[in-house]
Amino acid sequence: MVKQRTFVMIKPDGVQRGLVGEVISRFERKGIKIVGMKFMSVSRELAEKHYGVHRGKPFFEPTVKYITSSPVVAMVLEGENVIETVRRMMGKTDPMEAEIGSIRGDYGQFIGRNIIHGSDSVETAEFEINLWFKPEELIEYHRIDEDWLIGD
Ligand code: IDP
Ligand code: MG
Repeated sequence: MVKQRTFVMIKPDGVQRGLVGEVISRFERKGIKIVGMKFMSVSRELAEKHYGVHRGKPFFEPTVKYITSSPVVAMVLEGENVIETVRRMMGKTDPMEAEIGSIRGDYGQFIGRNIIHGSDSVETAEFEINLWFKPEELIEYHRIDEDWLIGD
């Protein structure tokens, strides 16, 4: 196990549909720690950088429009193997293929409105955390349940 940080965003549909608390609760109950969080509008410039790897694909422009259409909740989460854990908790990109029990599988119906983003690798996490957060916006602290999450 290795302690990691990942970038997570509750997308505009998640905010508009009142799923912010529900989504954050799932991560909290799993034992994942919030080290940064902000409620914000996303500029076209930021959206295009964030989805830069998808530039040229048919869904690039619609996805940039989607993400800039209404506020999002941007977060940095920390925990053991948190990058993969969050991806598993999110479910597959298309909510109709995502497992029931995952966030996208439980709340989504359409690949173009899939509620949540989470970094897909160590390199992506580093890139996205630096893109969305300043170092001083990330807070180091001890959470009281941390000692109970892993054994000896
Ligand atoms: P991911 O979010 O599960 O990592 P990616 O393939 O990286 O999935 O795609 C980024 C985002 O682009 C998706 O979460 C979704 O919002 C959007 N997207 C991807 N593929 C499609 C598509 O085929 N139609 C519409 N939107 C898509
Ligand atoms: Mg991706």
